[in-house]
Amino acid sequence: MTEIDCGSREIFVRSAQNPILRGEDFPRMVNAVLNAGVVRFEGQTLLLVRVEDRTGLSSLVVAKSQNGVDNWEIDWDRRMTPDPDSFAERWGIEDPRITLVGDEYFIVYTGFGIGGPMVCLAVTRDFVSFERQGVLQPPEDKDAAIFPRMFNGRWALIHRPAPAAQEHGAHIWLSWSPDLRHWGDAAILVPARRGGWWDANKIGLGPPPLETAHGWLICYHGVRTTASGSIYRLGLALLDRDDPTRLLRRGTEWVFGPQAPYELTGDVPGVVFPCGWLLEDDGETLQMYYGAADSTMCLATASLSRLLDHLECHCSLAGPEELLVGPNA
Ligand code: BMA
Repeated sequence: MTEIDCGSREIFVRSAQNPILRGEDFPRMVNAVLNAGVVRFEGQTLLLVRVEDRTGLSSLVVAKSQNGVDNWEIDWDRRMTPDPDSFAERWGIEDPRITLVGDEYFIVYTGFGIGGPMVCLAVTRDFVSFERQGVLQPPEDKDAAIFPRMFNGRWALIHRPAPAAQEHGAHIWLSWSPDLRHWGDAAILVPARRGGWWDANKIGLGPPPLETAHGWLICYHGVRTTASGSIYRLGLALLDRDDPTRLLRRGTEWVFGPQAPYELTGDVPGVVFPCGWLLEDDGETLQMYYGAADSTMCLATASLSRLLDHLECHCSLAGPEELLVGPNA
Protein backbone atom coordinates (compact mmCIF):
# COMPACT_ATOMS: atom_id res chain seq x y z
CA MET A 1 0.00 0.00 0.00
CA THR A 2 1.36 3.43 -0.83
CA GLU A 3 1.57 5.81 2.06
CA ILE A 4 -0.64 8.86 2.15
CA ASP A 5 1.22 12.15 1.96
CA CYS A 6 -0.36 14.47 4.51
CA GLY A 7 2.55 16.82 3.82
CA SER A 8 3.74 19.99 5.36
CA ARG A 9 4.76 21.47 2.02
CA GLU A 10 2.57 23.56 -0.25
CA ILE A 11 0.80 21.36 -2.81
CA PHE A 12 0.70 23.91 -5.62
CA VAL A 13 4.01 25.30 -6.89
CA ARG A 14 3.89 28.60 -8.75
CA SER A 15 5.61 28.91 -12.10
CA ALA A 16 8.82 30.94 -11.88
CA GLN A 17 7.57 32.66 -15.04
CA ASN A 18 4.43 34.07 -13.43
CA PRO A 19 2.59 36.05 -14.56
CA ILE A 20 2.66 34.02 -17.75
CA LEU A 21 0.39 36.47 -19.58
CA ARG A 22 -0.16 40.19 -19.04
CA GLY A 23 -2.11 42.91 -20.77
CA GLU A 24 1.12 44.19 -22.35
CA ASP A 25 1.45 40.90 -24.26
CA PHE A 26 -1.71 41.65 -26.21
CA PRO A 27 -1.73 43.53 -29.51
CA ARG A 28 -4.36 46.02 -28.32
CA MET A 29 -4.59 48.32 -25.34
CA VAL A 30 -6.21 46.13 -22.68
CA ASN A 31 -6.73 46.65 -18.99
CA ALA A 32 -6.53 43.10 -17.67
CA VAL A 33 -6.20 39.46 -18.76
CA LEU A 34 -7.67 36.94 -16.37
CA ASN A 35 -9.69 33.81 -15.60
CA ALA A 36 -8.91 31.83 -18.78
CA GLY A 37 -10.37 28.46 -19.70
CA VAL A 38 -7.81 25.93 -20.96
CA VAL A 39 -7.66 22.90 -23.28
CA ARG A 40 -5.10 20.94 -25.26
CA PHE A 41 -5.84 21.76 -28.89
CA GLU A 42 -3.91 20.60 -31.96
CA GLY A 43 -0.91 19.67 -29.81
CA GLN A 44 -0.76 23.00 -28.04
CA THR A 45 -2.05 24.52 -24.83
CA LEU A 46 -4.90 26.84 -25.71
CA LEU A 47 -6.08 29.46 -23.28
CA LEU A 48 -9.38 31.21 -23.87
CA VAL A 49 -8.46 34.34 -21.97
CA ARG A 50 -10.90 36.83 -20.54
CA VAL A 51 -9.64 40.16 -21.80
CA GLU A 52 -11.04 43.29 -20.25
CA ASP A 53 -10.40 46.37 -22.33
CA ARG A 54 -10.65 49.99 -21.34
CA THR A 55 -14.41 50.05 -21.75
CA GLY A 56 -14.46 47.79 -18.68
CA LEU A 57 -16.19 45.02 -20.67
CA SER A 58 -14.68 41.59 -21.38
CA SER A 59 -14.25 39.34 -24.44
CA LEU A 60 -12.62 35.91 -24.75
CA VAL A 61 -9.39 35.72 -26.79
CA VAL A 62 -7.34 32.67 -27.85
CA ALA A 63 -3.68 32.41 -26.75
CA LYS A 64 -1.62 29.34 -27.69
CA SER A 65 1.70 27.96 -26.50
CA GLN A 66 3.69 24.80 -27.19
CA ASN A 67 4.74 24.24 -23.57
CA GLY A 68 1.86 26.02 -21.82
CA VAL A 69 4.25 28.34 -20.03
CA ASP A 70 5.82 30.82 -22.43
CA ASN A 71 6.02 31.95 -26.06
CA TRP A 72 2.30 32.59 -26.16
CA GLU A 73 0.86 33.42 -29.53
CA ILE A 74 -2.10 35.73 -29.14
CA ASP A 75 -4.60 34.94 -31.86
CA TRP A 76 -6.56 38.19 -31.91
CA ASP A 77 -8.68 37.03 -34.85
CA ARG A 78 -9.80 33.99 -32.90
CA ARG A 79 -11.94 35.57 -30.28
CA MET A 80 -15.44 35.50 -28.97
CA THR A 81 -16.84 38.98 -28.53
CA PRO A 82 -20.08 39.83 -26.73
CA ASP A 83 -23.11 39.64 -28.99
CA PRO A 84 -24.38 43.25 -29.11
CA ASP A 85 -27.92 42.05 -29.83
CA SER A 86 -28.06 39.68 -26.89
CA PHE A 87 -29.63 40.78 -23.62
CA ALA A 88 -27.39 38.17 -22.00
CA GLU A 89 -24.09 39.69 -23.14
CA ARG A 90 -24.79 43.40 -22.94
CA TRP A 91 -21.87 44.10 -20.60
CA GLY A 92 -19.46 41.43 -21.72
CA ILE A 93 -18.61 37.74 -21.47
CA GLU A 94 -16.43 36.35 -18.70
CA ASP A 95 -14.79 33.38 -16.99
CA PRO A 96 -15.08 30.48 -19.49
CA ARG A 97 -14.87 26.85 -18.31
CA ILE A 98 -14.24 24.47 -21.21
CA THR A 99 -15.20 20.79 -21.40
CA LEU A 100 -14.36 18.48 -24.31
CA VAL A 101 -17.42 16.45 -25.29
CA GLY A 102 -16.73 14.13 -28.24
CA ASP A 103 -15.01 16.42 -30.72
CA GLU A 104 -16.75 19.57 -29.51
CA TYR A 105 -15.66 22.02 -26.86
CA PHE A 106 -18.48 23.17 -24.58
CA ILE A 107 -17.68 26.65 -23.29
CA VAL A 108 -19.75 27.58 -20.27
CA TYR A 109 -19.23 31.27 -19.55
CA THR A 110 -20.74 34.14 -17.65
CA GLY A 111 -22.84 36.48 -19.74
CA PHE A 112 -22.96 39.83 -18.00
CA GLY A 113 -26.34 40.99 -19.20
CA ILE A 114 -29.51 42.73 -18.33
CA GLY A 115 -30.59 41.37 -14.98
CA GLY A 116 -27.04 40.51 -13.94
CA PRO A 117 -24.52 37.75 -14.56
CA MET A 118 -25.92 34.49 -15.98
CA VAL A 119 -24.69 31.09 -17.16
CA CYS A 120 -24.40 30.74 -20.96
CA LEU A 121 -23.16 28.02 -23.31
CA ALA A 122 -21.30 28.21 -26.61
CA VAL A 123 -19.94 25.26 -28.60
CA THR A 124 -16.91 25.25 -30.86
CA ARG A 125 -14.82 22.74 -32.77
CA ASP A 126 -12.07 25.08 -33.90
CA PHE A 127 -12.03 28.15 -31.63
CA VAL A 128 -12.78 30.22 -34.73
CA SER A 129 -16.56 30.06 -34.82
CA PHE A 130 -18.54 29.83 -31.62
CA GLU A 131 -22.14 28.63 -31.73
CA ARG A 132 -24.22 30.14 -28.98
CA GLN A 133 -26.61 27.73 -27.29
CA GLY A 134 -28.27 30.32 -25.07
CA VAL A 135 -28.76 30.88 -21.38
CA LEU A 136 -28.51 27.80 -19.14
CA GLN A 137 -29.26 29.55 -15.85
CA PRO A 138 -30.78 33.03 -15.44
CA PRO A 139 -29.28 35.75 -13.23
CA GLU A 140 -27.77 35.82 -10.81
CA ASP A 141 -25.72 32.72 -11.46
CA LYS A 142 -22.11 32.02 -12.45
CA ASP A 143 -19.05 29.78 -11.80
CA ALA A 144 -20.49 26.99 -13.94
CA ALA A 145 -19.19 23.99 -15.90
CA ILE A 146 -20.64 20.94 -17.63
CA PHE A 147 -19.47 17.38 -16.98
CA PRO A 148 -17.88 15.74 -20.03
CA ARG A 149 -20.37 12.88 -20.14
CA MET A 150 -24.03 12.23 -19.45
CA PHE A 151 -25.29 10.31 -16.42
CA ASN A 152 -28.30 8.10 -17.13
CA GLY A 153 -29.11 10.12 -20.23
CA ARG A 154 -28.82 13.54 -18.61
CA TRP A 155 -26.25 16.33 -18.62
CA ALA A 156 -25.03 17.66 -15.29
CA LEU A 157 -24.17 21.31 -14.70
CA ILE A 158 -22.39 22.72 -11.67
CA HIS A 159 -23.28 26.35 -11.02
CA ARG A 160 -23.53 28.97 -8.29
CA PRO A 161 -26.75 30.92 -7.99
CA ALA A 162 -26.59 33.96 -5.73
CA PRO A 163 -29.43 34.36 -3.25
CA ALA A 164 -31.27 37.67 -3.02
CA ALA A 165 -30.55 37.83 0.71
CA GLN A 166 -26.90 37.31 1.52
CA GLU A 167 -27.55 35.62 4.83
CA HIS A 168 -28.75 32.52 2.99
CA GLY A 169 -25.26 31.95 1.63
CA ALA A 170 -24.06 31.37 -1.95
CA HIS A 171 -23.62 27.62 -2.44
CA ILE A 172 -22.52 25.37 -5.28
CA TRP A 173 -25.49 23.66 -6.98
CA LEU A 174 -25.93 20.83 -9.45
CA SER A 175 -28.70 20.84 -12.09
CA TRP A 176 -29.74 18.32 -14.74
CA SER A 177 -30.89 18.46 -18.34
CA PRO A 178 -31.87 15.91 -21.00
CA ASP A 179 -31.09 18.32 -23.86
CA LEU A 180 -28.84 21.17 -22.59
CA ARG A 181 -31.84 23.52 -22.81
CA HIS A 182 -34.22 22.53 -20.05
CA TRP A 183 -32.65 22.38 -16.61
CA GLY A 184 -34.11 21.07 -13.38
CA ASP A 185 -33.74 18.83 -10.33
CA ALA A 186 -31.48 21.51 -8.87
CA ALA A 187 -29.93 20.77 -5.50
CA ILE A 188 -27.11 22.09 -3.36
CA LEU A 189 -23.96 20.09 -4.05
CA VAL A 190 -21.37 21.83 -1.87
CA PRO A 191 -22.75 24.20 0.75
CA ALA A 192 -20.83 27.28 1.83
CA ARG A 193 -19.77 26.82 5.41
CA ARG A 194 -20.68 29.38 8.03
CA GLY A 195 -18.98 31.17 10.87
CA GLY A 196 -15.23 31.63 10.77
CA TRP A 197 -14.34 29.15 8.03
CA TRP A 198 -12.22 30.26 5.07
CA ASP A 199 -15.10 29.19 2.80
CA ALA A 200 -17.99 30.57 4.81
CA ASN A 201 -20.98 32.23 3.13
CA LYS A 202 -19.80 32.36 -0.50
CA ILE A 203 -18.13 29.70 -2.63
CA GLY A 204 -18.01 28.86 -6.36
CA LEU A 205 -16.60 26.28 -8.76
CA GLY A 206 -13.11 26.82 -10.19
CA PRO A 207 -12.05 24.62 -13.16
CA PRO A 208 -14.40 21.97 -14.61
CA PRO A 209 -14.58 18.74 -12.57
CA LEU A 210 -11.70 16.35 -13.24
CA GLU A 211 -12.41 12.61 -13.44
CA THR A 212 -10.03 10.49 -11.34
CA ALA A 213 -10.09 6.83 -10.29
CA HIS A 214 -11.48 7.99 -6.93
CA GLY A 215 -14.20 10.29 -8.22
CA TRP A 216 -14.63 13.76 -9.70
CA LEU A 217 -12.12 16.17 -8.25
CA ILE A 218 -13.56 19.61 -7.62
CA CYS A 219 -11.57 22.76 -6.94
CA TYR A 220 -13.62 25.65 -5.63
CA HIS A 221 -13.01 29.15 -4.36
CA GLY A 222 -14.05 30.39 -0.97
CA VAL A 223 -14.47 34.10 -0.38
CA ARG A 224 -13.47 35.56 2.95
CA THR A 225 -14.71 39.09 3.57
CA THR A 226 -12.31 41.19 5.61
CA ALA A 227 -12.07 44.84 6.64
CA SER A 228 -9.74 45.44 3.69
CA GLY A 229 -11.65 43.50 1.03
CA SER A 230 -12.25 39.90 -0.05
CA ILE A 231 -9.72 37.05 -0.08
CA TYR A 232 -10.31 34.36 -2.74
CA ARG A 233 -8.74 31.03 -1.77
CA LEU A 234 -9.07 27.50 -3.18
CA GLY A 235 -10.18 24.23 -1.63
CA LEU A 236 -11.01 20.70 -2.80
CA ALA A 237 -13.90 18.27 -2.84
CA LEU A 238 -14.55 14.85 -4.36
CA LEU A 239 -17.79 13.62 -5.96
CA ASP A 240 -18.89 10.07 -6.70
CA ARG A 241 -17.87 8.99 -10.19
CA ASP A 242 -21.24 7.56 -11.20
CA ASP A 243 -23.48 9.80 -9.13
CA PRO A 244 -21.97 13.30 -8.94
CA THR A 245 -24.70 14.44 -6.55
CA ARG A 246 -22.86 12.42 -3.87
CA LEU A 247 -20.23 14.51 -2.10
CA LEU A 248 -17.66 11.96 -0.93
CA ARG A 249 -15.10 14.26 0.61
CA ARG A 250 -14.55 17.90 1.26
CA GLY A 251 -11.30 19.45 2.40
CA THR A 252 -11.24 21.42 5.60
CA GLU A 253 -8.25 23.60 4.68
CA TRP A 254 -7.63 25.75 1.66
CA VAL A 255 -4.86 24.47 -0.61
CA PHE A 256 -3.94 27.67 -2.46
CA GLY A 257 -4.34 31.32 -1.63
CA PRO A 258 -3.00 34.71 -2.67
CA GLN A 259 0.59 35.20 -1.49
CA ALA A 260 2.79 36.27 -4.39
CA PRO A 261 3.11 39.99 -5.15
CA TYR A 262 1.20 39.60 -8.43
CA GLU A 263 -1.72 38.06 -6.50
CA LEU A 264 -1.72 40.85 -3.93
CA THR A 265 -1.53 43.80 -6.30
CA GLY A 266 -3.85 44.56 -9.17
CA ASP A 267 -7.42 45.53 -9.92
CA VAL A 268 -8.73 43.23 -7.17
CA PRO A 269 -5.94 42.39 -4.70
CA GLY A 270 -6.05 39.05 -2.92
CA VAL A 271 -7.63 36.95 -5.67
CA VAL A 272 -6.55 33.64 -7.21
CA PHE A 273 -9.24 32.49 -9.64
CA PRO A 274 -8.73 29.37 -11.80
CA CYS A 275 -11.18 28.50 -14.59
CA GLY A 276 -9.12 25.67 -16.08
CA TRP A 277 -6.58 22.96 -15.38
CA LEU A 278 -4.83 20.33 -17.51
CA LEU A 279 -3.73 16.88 -16.47
CA GLU A 280 -0.55 15.90 -18.32
CA ASP A 281 -0.15 12.56 -20.07
CA ASP A 282 1.61 11.12 -17.00
CA GLY A 283 -1.80 11.25 -15.28
CA GLU A 284 -0.13 12.95 -12.33
CA THR A 285 1.00 16.48 -13.17
CA LEU A 286 -1.81 18.99 -12.97
CA GLN A 287 -1.33 22.46 -14.44
CA MET A 288 -3.73 25.00 -13.00
CA TYR A 289 -4.20 28.30 -14.85
CA TYR A 290 -5.56 31.13 -12.77
CA GLY A 291 -6.27 34.82 -12.83
CA ALA A 292 -4.22 36.73 -10.28
CA ALA A 293 -5.68 39.85 -8.67
CA ASP A 294 -8.10 40.10 -11.63
CA SER A 295 -5.15 41.44 -13.65
CA THR A 296 -2.86 38.75 -15.10
CA MET A 297 -2.78 35.04 -15.94
CA CYS A 298 -0.63 32.72 -13.85
CA LEU A 299 0.23 29.03 -13.58
CA ALA A 300 0.72 26.68 -10.65
CA THR A 301 1.51 22.95 -10.75
CA ALA A 302 0.43 20.19 -8.37
CA SER A 303 0.62 16.44 -8.22
CA LEU A 304 -2.80 14.82 -8.54
CA SER A 305 -2.02 12.14 -5.95
CA ARG A 306 -1.03 14.79 -3.42
CA LEU A 307 -4.32 16.58 -3.98
CA LEU A 308 -6.22 13.34 -3.41
CA ASP A 309 -4.05 12.55 -0.36
CA HIS A 310 -4.85 15.97 1.00
CA LEU A 311 -8.54 15.12 0.82
CA GLU A 312 -7.89 11.91 2.79
CA CYS A 313 -6.02 13.78 5.50
CA HIS A 314 -8.03 16.97 5.81
CA CYS A 315 -11.53 15.83 5.13
CA SER A 316 -14.94 16.54 6.54
CA LEU A 317 -18.23 15.47 5.14
CA ALA A 318 -20.61 18.34 4.77
CA GLY A 319 -23.00 17.61 7.60
CA PRO A 320 -26.44 19.18 7.78
CA GLU A 321 -25.19 21.86 10.16
CA GLU A 322 -22.99 23.21 7.42
CA LEU A 323 -25.94 23.68 5.11
CA LEU A 324 -27.29 26.38 7.38
CA VAL A 325 -25.50 29.63 6.91
CA GLY A 326 -28.02 32.12 8.29
CA PRO A 327 -27.45 33.96 11.55
CA ASN A 328 -30.18 31.92 13.23
CA ALA A 329 -28.91 28.56 12.03
C1 BMA B 1 -16.01 36.83 -9.04
C2 BMA B 1 -15.99 36.80 -10.55
C3 BMA B 1 -14.58 36.74 -11.11
C4 BMA B 1 -13.61 37.61 -10.36
C5 BMA B 1 -13.77 37.46 -8.85
C6 BMA B 1 -12.84 38.34 -8.04
O1 BMA B 1 -17.29 37.15 -8.57
O2 BMA B 1 -16.66 37.91 -11.02
O3 BMA B 1 -14.62 37.12 -12.46
O4 BMA B 1 -12.31 37.21 -10.73
O5 BMA B 1 -15.10 37.75 -8.52
O6 BMA B 1 -13.05 39.71 -8.31
